[in-house]
Amino acid sequence: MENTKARHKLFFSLLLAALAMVAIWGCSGGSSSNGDDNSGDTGDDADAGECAPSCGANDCGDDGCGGTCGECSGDAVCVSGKCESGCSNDCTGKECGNNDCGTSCGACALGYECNSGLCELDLTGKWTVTLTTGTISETDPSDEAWDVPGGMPDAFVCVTVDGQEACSPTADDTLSPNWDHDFGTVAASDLVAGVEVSIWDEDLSDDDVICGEGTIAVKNEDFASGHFDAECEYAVVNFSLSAVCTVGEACGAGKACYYYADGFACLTAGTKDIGEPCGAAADCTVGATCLDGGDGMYCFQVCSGANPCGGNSSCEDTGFGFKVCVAN
Ligand SMILES: [Ca+2]
Ligand SMILES: [Ca+2]
Ligand SMILES: [Ca+2]
Repeated sequence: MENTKARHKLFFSLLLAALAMVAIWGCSGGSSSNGDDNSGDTGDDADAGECAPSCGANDCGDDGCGGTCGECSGDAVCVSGKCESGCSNDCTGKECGNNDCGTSCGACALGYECNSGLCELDLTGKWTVTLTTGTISETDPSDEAWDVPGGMPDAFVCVTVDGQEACSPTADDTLSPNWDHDFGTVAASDLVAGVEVSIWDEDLSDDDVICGEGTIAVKNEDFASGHFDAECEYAVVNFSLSAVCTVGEACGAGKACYYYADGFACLTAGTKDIGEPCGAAADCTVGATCLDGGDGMYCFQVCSGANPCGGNSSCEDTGFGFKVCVAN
């Protein structure tokens, strides 16, 4: 049920985006009658707004209107609208991947990949590292104020990941700095290998060391909780971690990055190609995503400077942090 809700939410938010777009794949269908009816048979026209059950070739499962297309007999289970026996549709013990009927048991959180039905840290996944807050001791190792005469420290933090050093801005005259400084995006493997952190008091001439350089190996529980700390006798500083992906790009085996339920998520990539009808973002193949084109949901090509649109289309912003190719 939660899945259904999430899908509806996505549909509406993407619908809003679509309203601002001028994009149409193909022509609109001929659903509006011009009144030319030669048959003399009035038929049984459904009232506008009434839900029309849609089972197509399905023998079981949801009919799209809250009803069912049929029940399966015996120990058969409904798999994609067909009754199948010999599989259980059971996801017990699995948090991701497919069950033995081939139905998905769920997708892993961003930054994680599915291994044998369990979600594990994806070492190739990208994470944003943000220096949030800290606490600095009132006095330095000589038991005196950090600044003369009696001044509070002006702390900044330097971080080295995979050989690249970067330093935060300075938080002037405070024992409780609040930097909220984004150090950028780093591969999980580099965080696991170790982050070198040093904490300094900025001075006019030589800066004072608050915490000399130490190496922190980011652990599984740090990724799970979304933060880690660095501390020494004179200070503790806090970092937040959040997994990121880029819409349209592959992110792990068989997965791609989609805009999904108001965020970015690495989901099992769909098989529908650009221009094909779709129902949810991840129905589309790597490099595409599902949007309302005005006359229905279609897979649009995700584009960027490095991945331009071809032919008679242009790269247009969806308003959700990514762009898609829109027919001119
Ligand atoms: Ca000082
Ligand atoms: Ca100061
Ligand atoms: Ca200072």
